[in-house]
Amino acid sequence: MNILDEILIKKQQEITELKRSYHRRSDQKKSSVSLYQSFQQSDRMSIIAEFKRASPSKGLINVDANPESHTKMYEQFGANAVSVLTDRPFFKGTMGDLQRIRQGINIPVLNKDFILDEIQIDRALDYGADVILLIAAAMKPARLEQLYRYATGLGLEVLLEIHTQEEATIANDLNANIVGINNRDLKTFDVDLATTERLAEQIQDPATLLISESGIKTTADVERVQQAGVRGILVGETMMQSSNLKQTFDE
Ligand code: IGP
Repeated sequence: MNILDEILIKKQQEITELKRSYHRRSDQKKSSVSLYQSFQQSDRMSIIAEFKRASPSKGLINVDANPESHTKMYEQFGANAVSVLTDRPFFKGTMGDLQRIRQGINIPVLNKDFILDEIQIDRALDYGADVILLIAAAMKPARLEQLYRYATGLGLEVLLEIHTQEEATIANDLNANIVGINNRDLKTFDVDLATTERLAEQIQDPATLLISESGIKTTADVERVQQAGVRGILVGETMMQSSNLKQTFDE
């Protein structure tokens, strides 16, 4: 069994428990800046800076980081959005992290989790997310479409994550307006920036906002994916580890 399968099995258990204990509070997202619009309007590369305490591929990254102060720095140094990993078993994140981060900053907040059920979308909305992640590799296309429609119907934006050619076709069929190309294979952890180069050209609608995710560490990496045509990058590890965050952003 690969790691993605392992995560998804554990996630199903969490969902069963959530359905017993959680009741939706909000009906619609309160209006705020759209990630799609702010990224499309910017003339430079936009950055989604991620709050990620740990990961199955890297182990502990910065487990004790303070969510508010760390992401306030992201905002001050020019991040255009913040991603918050809320999976606990594999990434040591919590929905509490998301809630605290939401209260401290004004840029869009992305709930990064393995979303397989509507109830997780309700919860993301209640905790103040503006955007949710949906991973094409995590479910069948028909289910992906249901969750995609459900989230956008509530006023949330969706970052649709793809890693293969077939998944690029799914993104085209859905006409997803924000597509994240994950350079990391979630089944093997292999990271290859060529994934962005390969898949960026498979996305047909020129109005699609393309984001390159994972493994971006240096200025050369940023230039490489920019050449491939993406308008934004999603950076986790480098942002969590950097002892000189200001410099990382200035570069
Ligand atoms: C960030 P990195 O290599 O900069 O830490 O990667 C982000 O792309 C990564 O955390 C990620 C992820 C995911 C995590 C991309 N897709 C899906 C969990 C689930």
